[in-house]
Amino acid sequence: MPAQIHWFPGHMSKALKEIEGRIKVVDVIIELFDARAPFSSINEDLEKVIKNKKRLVVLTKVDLADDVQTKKWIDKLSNDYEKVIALDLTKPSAEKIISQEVYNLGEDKREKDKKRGLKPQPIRAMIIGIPNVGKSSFINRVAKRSAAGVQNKPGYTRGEQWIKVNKDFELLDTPGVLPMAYENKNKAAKLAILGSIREDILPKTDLCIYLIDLLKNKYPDALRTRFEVEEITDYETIMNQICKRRGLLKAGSYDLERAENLLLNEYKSGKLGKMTLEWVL
Ligand SMILES: Nc1nc2c(ncn2[C@@H]2O[C@H](COP(=O)(O)OP(=O)(O)OP(=O)(O)O)[C@@H](O)[C@H]2O)c(=O)[nH]1
Ligand SMILES: [Mg+2]
Repeated sequence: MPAQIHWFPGHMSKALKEIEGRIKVVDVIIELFDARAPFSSINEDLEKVIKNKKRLVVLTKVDLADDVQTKKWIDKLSNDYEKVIALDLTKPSAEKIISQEVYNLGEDKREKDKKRGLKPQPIRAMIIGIPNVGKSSFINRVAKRSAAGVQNKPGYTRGEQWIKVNKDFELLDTPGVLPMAYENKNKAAKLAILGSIREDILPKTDLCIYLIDLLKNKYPDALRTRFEVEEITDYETIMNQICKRRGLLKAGSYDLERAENLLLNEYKSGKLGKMTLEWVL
């Protein structure tokens, strides 16, 4: 196993430089974290670039995260960030909340413009975050149209794009950016399980070992109800039981590869239940 997991496609270093260059011309930052692993969603490279710019933090994909943990994460992150909200961006109701929050973010700017005797200018907000966290979906929600491309794969947005929402807002979509390398293999595994890093960065078995461990410790009922696993013991025994229950066989033995794909897909799609990978202690 390599000491460091390298993951840094060329377009990400370009994107980071572009984000840095734009900081001066945007009024506020909206930073998205995946509610299932907020801590691993924080990219220190982005944090350095943003510095003290006014910022809204949004925990996305709350429909897939554990509600109790999401609440705890909002409380915890509220110690470090001025405003933290949590959203399911697939729901149209997110639009009203976002519009209100973006409007609130522009308060200082509007006051400043007023004092200077200027006509209020649109608030320019830059949306940043790791790949696949929902940046383009967020923009489409406020814009009420498919203005930004959305795909369920990391690194879909390749270049910056300004989207004019109305006379009050202009939003800048940016490509997802990750740290250059991961010294912590668990962090890379979590991001791969969420779909923010290409799954093939680590062997699928490593991802599944991590996921089964989480299920065993935090959500054992999901293994029982979804896969009818009776013996919650070691990794192999659990995976074999999944193969047996789902009829995943190859040449007379259990087809572990299919079971791994099944497990990862069921987690990602929420079929296993609402589960958070990183717990607030
Ligand atoms: N269940 C759920 N899915 C979401 C949510 N937000 C976004 N998605 C899905 O996540 C996937 C990625 O969304 P995008 O908006 O393309 O993410 P992005 O951050 O722009 O990704 P990059 O451009 O790759 O950096 C899409 O399949 C979205 O439909 C959410 O709140 N809940
Ligand atoms: Mg995008």
